Amino acid sequence: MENWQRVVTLSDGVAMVVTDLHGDWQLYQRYRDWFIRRHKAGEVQYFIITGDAIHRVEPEAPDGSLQIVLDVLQLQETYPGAVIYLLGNHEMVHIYHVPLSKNDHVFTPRFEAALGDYRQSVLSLFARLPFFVRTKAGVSITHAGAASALSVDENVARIFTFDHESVFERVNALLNEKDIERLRQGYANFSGVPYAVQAKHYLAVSGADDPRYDDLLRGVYATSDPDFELLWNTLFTRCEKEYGNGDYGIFLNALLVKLSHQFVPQQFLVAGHIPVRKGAKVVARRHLRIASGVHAVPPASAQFLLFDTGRPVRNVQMLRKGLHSVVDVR
Ligand SMILES: [Mn+2]
Repeated sequence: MENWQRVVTLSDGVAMVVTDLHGDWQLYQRYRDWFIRRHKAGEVQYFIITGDAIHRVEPEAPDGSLQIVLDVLQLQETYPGAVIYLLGNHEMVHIYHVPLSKNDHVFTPRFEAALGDYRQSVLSLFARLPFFVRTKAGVSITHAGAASALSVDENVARIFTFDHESVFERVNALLNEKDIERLRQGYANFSGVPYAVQAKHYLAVSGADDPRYDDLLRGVYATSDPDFELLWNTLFTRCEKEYGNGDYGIFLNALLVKLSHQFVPQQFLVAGHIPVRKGAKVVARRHLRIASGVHAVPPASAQFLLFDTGRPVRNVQMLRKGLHSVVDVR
């Protein structure tokens, strides 16, 4: 395709799809070990992690986020082309130095503090992660779903060829014209906490001479960049909960048409991102939402998906037959 570096087109094989593991190292290992066994036996060819592999949701639980990411890096080296990690909103915010929180829990500082010497390898992994997988089965996979913005051709082209570097070029050009000390002051005044304290807390910078010291400011400018907004909307979409079922069905079909370009028609979209009762649910006829970890309600109902990427999936019932319970993965 026209340089679609954010869309992976899979060859024939059996794919295992897991969603939103959120820093649960024990759970990750169960899925990983199951994949490795089946992979070695020639039964499963792909391990697809749909993003949000990081950030333990429960603040009191041990956070295995870094362990998971380093393990994925290792796995990608051991099994070239077999392990596909898609970008989720929880990974994205680290590329852009944007603190992410829900209710009172701020997710990002724990991971930033843990990065240490691994910062560069982890962030460059995040920056190269694709956003979509498509298959000859007619099944596409992404983190969250079909954002309304992607029903516009020009936006789809920008997302499929997305370049984080160009966002930072624009951000740095803007910052170069500013009085940085005043911006830091403004940032501090907003929350009443000195800039230095916040830079240390949110981004684990060592001090004012750290080249990352102004990354919080870069994050602020990034959030008003149009490409950043488009990516944010793509990875944070709440799907039918945001647009209603009817409109979501329209946006979903539009995205599937785009993903079909010069390829097999894409009929179904698989994603996670949103909590699901009993671990899986069909939305707007063509979207299979899966919760492989903490998003499953109750957690023991978590599911993962197996499907043959080379065999056309004719209806959603056929796709659902590939669902398996976390309980089967030991
Ligand atoms: Mn998510």
